[in-house]
Amino acid sequence: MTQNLALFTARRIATMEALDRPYGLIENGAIGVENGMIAYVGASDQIPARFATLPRHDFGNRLVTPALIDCHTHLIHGGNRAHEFEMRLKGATYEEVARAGGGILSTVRATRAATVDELVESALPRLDGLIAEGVSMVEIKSGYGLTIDSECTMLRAARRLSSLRPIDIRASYLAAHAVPPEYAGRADAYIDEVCIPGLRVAHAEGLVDAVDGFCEGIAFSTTQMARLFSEAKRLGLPVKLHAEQLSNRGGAKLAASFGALSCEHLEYVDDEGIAAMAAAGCVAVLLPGAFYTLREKQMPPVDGFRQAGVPIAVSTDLNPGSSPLGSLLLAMNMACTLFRMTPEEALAGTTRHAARALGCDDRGRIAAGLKADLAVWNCAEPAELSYRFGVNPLHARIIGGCL
Ligand code: DI6
Ligand code: FE
Repeated sequence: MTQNLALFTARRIATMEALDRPYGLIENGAIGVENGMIAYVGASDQIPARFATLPRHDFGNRLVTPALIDCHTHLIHGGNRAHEFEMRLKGATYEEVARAGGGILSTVRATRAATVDELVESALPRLDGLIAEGVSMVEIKSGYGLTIDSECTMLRAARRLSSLRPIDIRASYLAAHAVPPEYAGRADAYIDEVCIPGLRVAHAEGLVDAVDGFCEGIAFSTTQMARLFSEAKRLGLPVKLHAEQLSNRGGAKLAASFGALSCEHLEYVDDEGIAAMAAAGCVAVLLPGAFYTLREKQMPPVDGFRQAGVPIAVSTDLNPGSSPLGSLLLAMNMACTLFRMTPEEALAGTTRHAARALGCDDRGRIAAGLKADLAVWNCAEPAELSYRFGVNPLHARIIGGCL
């Protein structure tokens, strides 16, 4: 951060704070930044004296929003699964492909064969695609290694990526993603011999920001997840869970009982799960790219989340199988078109609520005291971000106050 003080002005600022007015919108607004943090946001004719004398960066008729946050991705992985896409087009379901040794396990084979350098090299274009859409923070999961060593390799690749690009990366430990072939039929042993000791190893190396799992008939039970989450809590790590994606297994309730930051997918969550999430302050992360790819029919209960006051985040789920979606803007459009979320909810879902899903309350809104991570768009109004698709209206990304 070279600059100490900076001043930005624009026709419209969607602060995503004070949502008693849509988008927390400020017309003819100004943002004063000091040491990478927002020090002033408000009308451009009421700028505090210490900013008023600065040369201003005027973005004219453009729109400023918080920089976007993709809070659920598997963007580090080996290989690709175009072949399974073709199989599914011929009628196979996602679960059938998985049970036949494809699915997650085919990516495991490719990921195990890759070095940190190779994983980084193949992930960079995906990360760059998100950066080009104004993303300032990305969560990346392990979960395609499924041995202690290869889970750590994936997490080291995630740490390396954050040193190669101006973007914040949060790494989640997802060893409990699938049962690897060498543990077929022995999921309990896999949890005890790999997931739990692997978490200790990865945590000791400083590689883990949160602990995730896949609670599903083709993956792990709530009892198995509870054992791993107990160890996460013992280590002081937050938890989150892929829950009720393909069926209701009670994962949301279990995760909420561990104070989870978020539950993800949630197409099949019931009222009990929603109530538990609301009581625990757990964010619902909706992943319309997976819903679309798997041609799901069961909608996540968006109205139920609204009524219970569960914050809704939206993310790409960028992964080689169920959601090969590299565009967070397209995820926002899909959240509106497929899930009937409003454009305002979609933007809150990739800013303030996505920040909360990662346990980062210091960003995701434009308010004094928060990190000055901003996106400047060639848009007149914020609904355009969700309305158009296949176009990228980003003008500039500002990270820590630096253009
Ligand atoms: N649910 C998902 O959508 C991804 N993981 C998970 O637990 C899919 C991962 C994949 O198909 O490779
Ligand atoms: Fe996922």
